[in-house]
Amino acid sequence: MLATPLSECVRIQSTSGTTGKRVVAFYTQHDIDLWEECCARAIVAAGGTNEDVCQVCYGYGLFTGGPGLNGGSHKVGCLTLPMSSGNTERQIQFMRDLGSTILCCTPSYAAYIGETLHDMGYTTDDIQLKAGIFGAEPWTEEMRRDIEKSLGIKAYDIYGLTETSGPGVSFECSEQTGMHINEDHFLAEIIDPETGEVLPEGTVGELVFTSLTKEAFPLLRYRTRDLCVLSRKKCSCGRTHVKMSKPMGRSDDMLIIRGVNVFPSQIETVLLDKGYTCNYQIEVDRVNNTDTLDINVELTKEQHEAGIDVTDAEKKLSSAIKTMLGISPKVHLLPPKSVVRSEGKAVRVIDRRKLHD
Ligand code: DLL
Repeated sequence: MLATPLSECVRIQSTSGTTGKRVVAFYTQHDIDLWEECCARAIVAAGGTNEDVCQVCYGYGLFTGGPGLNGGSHKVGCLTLPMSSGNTERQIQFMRDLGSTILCCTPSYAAYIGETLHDMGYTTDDIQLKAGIFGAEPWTEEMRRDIEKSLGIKAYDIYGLTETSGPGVSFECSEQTGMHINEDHFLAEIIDPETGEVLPEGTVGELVFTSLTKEAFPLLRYRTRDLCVLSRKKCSCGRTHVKMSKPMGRSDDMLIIRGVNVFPSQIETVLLDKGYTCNYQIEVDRVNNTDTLDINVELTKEQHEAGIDVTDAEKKLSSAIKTMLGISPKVHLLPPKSVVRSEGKAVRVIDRRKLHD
């Protein structure tokens, strides 16, 4: 699949391959330069300058998150902290000691870092963070507000995939209403995932990219599986590149439960709206030929300490989710810290039906 001789390639990156076949992407030096340039634009759009201290807690190694934002941070001239993910208390120590002002990681890890900061007895006054650049997984507006509050920052979205280089294909500006696509490097189209037909601006469909400048691993109308909308509405930040909405989910992580299309993000919206946290897990199974939907949700520390009526709260939450989805889940409210935290991409769904098939 290479478009240049192997001797001109200087790097590979790769997906984890947990949900499908591993994708290995190849880069020439030119490819790396333009990828880092795209990531640098994201950092600048979040207010980054050479005065900033940029703490990169995306995974390093084969995953594109760490290397991409690391390179972008260098290009902007920030002091770069190549932390990778994990060892959360140490992350906070570095953040405090070195006065990090920009945090780059997955939104689920950002939420965990915020939780740990408060567990360690600190407040947002004890850190100097001002912005976060979070992506690599879907996250809702409600989750954005929670992270912004817990870390005292403005949280910006960043999007990309290994096949397109990695993060930085698109990024949010100060307006926070969609991500500007780096159109000088990537041509975007929205298609109907069933028919392949190109859809007009403003219609939800599958995002397709053609790379314009990549050398080793170019893409021609590559189907991302991500569902979103494009908009050319004038942006107050002055950038003229087209904006994509937050991906509403992947066409292949939409669950069909009892015949109803369910996106995990819909469930997350209800949970956060009702005052729960983003620590939840969705379990789907099939019992006697009927799909079951169980949602494990953590109580907040305050709810737990107040000793709320759990059975009643479960009923209320289940009914709010039913209103959103049209099907009834079984909700299980659990004590704080019961749901395993994520340092990278969060695993929100366990679909046991696939294991049986
Ligand atoms: O996740 C690249 C990346 C790293 C993006 C760091 C942003 C920050 P992959 O592992 O190949 O690459 O996964 C790509 O992740 O097709 C989307 O489904 C999802 N994704 C990436 N960014 C976002 C986002 C990296 N901001 C797949 N919102 C993509 C929602 C996202 N989903």
